Amino acid sequence: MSKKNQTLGEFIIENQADFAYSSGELSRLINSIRLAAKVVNHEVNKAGLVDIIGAYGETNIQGEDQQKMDVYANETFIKTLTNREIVCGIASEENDDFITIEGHKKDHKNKYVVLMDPLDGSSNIDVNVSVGTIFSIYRRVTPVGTPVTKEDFLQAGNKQVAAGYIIYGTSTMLVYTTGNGVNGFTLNPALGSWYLSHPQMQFPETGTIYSINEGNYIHFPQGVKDYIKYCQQEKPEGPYTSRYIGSMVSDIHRNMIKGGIFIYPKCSQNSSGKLRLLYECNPMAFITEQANGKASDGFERILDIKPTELHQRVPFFCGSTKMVEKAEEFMTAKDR
Ligand code: P6P
Repeated sequence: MSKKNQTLGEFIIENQADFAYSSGELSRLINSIRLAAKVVNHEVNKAGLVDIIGAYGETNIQGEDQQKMDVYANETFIKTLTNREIVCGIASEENDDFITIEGHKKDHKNKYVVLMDPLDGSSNIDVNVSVGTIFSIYRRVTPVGTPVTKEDFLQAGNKQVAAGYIIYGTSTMLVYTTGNGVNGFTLNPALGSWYLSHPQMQFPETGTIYSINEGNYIHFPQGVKDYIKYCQQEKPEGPYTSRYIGSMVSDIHRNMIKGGIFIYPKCSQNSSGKLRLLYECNPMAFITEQANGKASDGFERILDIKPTELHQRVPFFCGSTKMVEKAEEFMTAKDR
């Protein structure tokens, strides 16, 4: 039984048995992520002080300006994961293709692949708004010891063995699941240790917060427009509150604690929505379901979608179960 204020290290050892089929490698993998997160946190927290802010002058595959912190975070996580000889492949929002990690030992047995958005919401860095790292972990499907293939990355979200996020906010938290609930750890930067501050996190079954960029309203499907009108109507539980940070990790983290729904639907500019299935929606959906919430594309369960492309996008409805179900009702009525 997890105890509040337990350190992350103690928690991993105590729950080692939860890492099914793991001979300690998954624990070591989580440990390497927590190390990289501390390094990135240090830089994010001083971003305003050194000349690390501002566009890096290049663009990533998404056609977005790469902030220097994006590049720094990406390199930090890749280096840390590579050095630990646990991972055989990495896919990142910042890299056009996946990266093959050949173990230093010729006959390496590394069996995990990691997919990540190293710094989601990075455009918020310049204005001191919280940002996050999102990661998703799978067991490879091709034979151990052979080079990874795209097949190892294009797995449905229901095959994830672990997923989590780091939120670099008013405090820095690591929130993750290995399929036995969701636990949140807060970093004590003075000691460099993570403490179990939010054991067994759960979405309230319903809530009164809706998170969506209403600036795109005229481009939304009719079902989303109808749902937004529903949110604004008088209801027994009162009209809902609109809260949108523009950093998905922060919006979903708040909604998991307070109750709420986050929606990034398709719209005329983004016919499949903006968010990426593999390293944004799948990990956040795994965490959401493990916290008794719900995550869909407005119709189907996110975790059942069979990916076809590394950077494919999907519409994303995520949060308190009853709120997502109500939004899906409006979508089914008008946009099925
Ligand atoms: P918009 C950040 O760039 C991000 O990927 C998510 O973190 C966030 O929820 C979304 O995009 C914000 O997009 O179009 O509302 O600015």
